[in-house]
Amino acid sequence: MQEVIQVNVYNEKENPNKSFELESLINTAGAKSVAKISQVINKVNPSYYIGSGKVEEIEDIAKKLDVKTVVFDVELSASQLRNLEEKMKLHVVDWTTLILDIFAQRANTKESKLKIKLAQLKYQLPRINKWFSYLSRQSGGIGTRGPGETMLETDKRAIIRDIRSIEEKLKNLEKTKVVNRKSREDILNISLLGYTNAGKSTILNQMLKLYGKEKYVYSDDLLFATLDTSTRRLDFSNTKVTLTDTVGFIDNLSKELNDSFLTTLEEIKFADMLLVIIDSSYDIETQLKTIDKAIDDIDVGEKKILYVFNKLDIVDDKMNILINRAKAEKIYMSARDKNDIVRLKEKIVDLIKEEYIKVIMEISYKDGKILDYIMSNYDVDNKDYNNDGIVLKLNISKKDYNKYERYIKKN
Ligand SMILES: Nc1nc2c(ncn2[C@@H]2O[C@H](COP(=O)(O)OP(=O)(O)OP(=O)(O)O)[C@@H](O)[C@H]2O)c(=O)[nH]1
Ligand SMILES: [Mg+2]
Repeated sequence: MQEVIQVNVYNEKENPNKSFELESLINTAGAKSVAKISQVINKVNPSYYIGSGKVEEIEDIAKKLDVKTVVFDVELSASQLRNLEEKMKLHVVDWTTLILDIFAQRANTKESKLKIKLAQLKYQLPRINKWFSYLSRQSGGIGTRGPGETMLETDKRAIIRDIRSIEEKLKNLEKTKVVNRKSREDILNISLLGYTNAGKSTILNQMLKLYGKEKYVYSDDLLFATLDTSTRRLDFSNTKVTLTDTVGFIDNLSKELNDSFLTTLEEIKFADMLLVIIDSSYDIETQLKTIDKAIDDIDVGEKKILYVFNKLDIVDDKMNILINRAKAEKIYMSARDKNDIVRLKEKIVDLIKEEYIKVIMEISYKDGKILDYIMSNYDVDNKDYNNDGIVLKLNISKKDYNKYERYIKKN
C-alpha cells in the first residue's frame, strides 16, 4: 500500500474531525497515512501555502520514513504545487486532486466517468509541470490515476480537444435525462442531499424495502459511495413520490470542482421537496455549513426542506443535536430502525399534504381515467353521484390543481 504524509491546514484552531476526514479520504483512495502534520495559519504563504519552516519539517519526516507523497487538505495553486514539489522533491497531492482521484476510481457509469475525466483534465491542465509528470510516472498511486500519466506526451491542444469532445458527449447524455424527467413530471419528486456518508443511500434503500419495488442503490461505509444520481418510485399508499439519491458533499471544494459537482446535482432543481440528511454522530456544524452553501449555489432555498438527523443510534450526546435548526422541519432517527423509516414516511406525507388545496371536483362518468387517477392518488372525503358525473370533496396537490382545473368547481 502506498504510504503518504498528510497535512492539515487550519485557519483558526485544530479540528480533529478534519484530520480524520483527510485520513479517511486517503484510505478510500487506497493509500495509508503514516504521519500527520498540521499547521494553524492566519495568512496563506503565496509560495508554499504553509510556512517554509513547515515545508522543511515535512521534507525531514519524509526522508526518515522514506515516503514519496504528501497529501494536503487544501487546494494549491499551480505555482504552490510546483514550488512544493521542487523544494521537497516529493509528489504533492492537493485536496481537489485527491477527491477527483477517488471519483475517477469509483465512477462506474458512462456519465460519471466522463464528468470526472472532464474535471480532471480541466484541473490538471494549468498544473502540469515536469516534476509532476516525472514523479507520477515513477511512483503511480494517488493523484496519478486518470489522465495524469499521459499529460506530458499530450500536447495541450489535444487536451483542449478532449475537453471539447467530452463536453459534447455530455450534452447528448443530458438530452436523454430531459426525457426521463418529463416522464416524472406528474409525480411529486423528493431529493436526498447531504454530506458524504450521512446515510442517504441507506435511507433510500430502507424506503424501497417498505414502499418500493425497484432495485436498491449502492451504499457502503465509504466516502463518496454514490457518484451518480438515481431515482426510485415509492408508493406511500395514496401518495406516490419519487426519491432521488445524489452524490454527497464535502467541505472545502474548490470553485471549479464545486461547479462540476453542482452539475451532477442538477436533478435537485426539479425536486418538489428536499430531504437534507445529516450524520448526527459527526461534525454537524461543518455538514450544515457545507449543505447551506450548496443549497444556495444550486439556488433551491425556496423549496420545502426536511432536515433528517440520522444515525441517532450511535450518538452519545443527544442534547447537542437538538440545538440545530430550531425553526426548521426536522426529524431525529436512525436508518437502521424500521419504525423510524415509517415515521419518516409519515412526516413526508404530512408535509406534502400541508400544501394541498381543498377542492370540490366534478368528473364526468366518461372520464374514467381521470377518475381512476384521482381515486388512487388521494383520500377522498366525500363522493356524490349525480346525472353527469361524480362530485368529489378532497384535498389535492398544486400540480394536480393546475392540471385538472377544468374539473374543479369554483364558487
Ligand atoms: N449506525 C448507523 N449507521 C448508518 C445509519 N445510516 C447509514 N449508516 C451507515 O453509514 C454508512 C454510509 O451510508 P450511505 O447510505 O452509503 O451514505 P451516503 O449518504 O449515501 O454516502 P455517499 O454516497 O458517500 O454520499 C453505511 O455504512 C451505512 O450502513 C444509521 O442510522 N445508523
Ligand atoms: Mg450514497
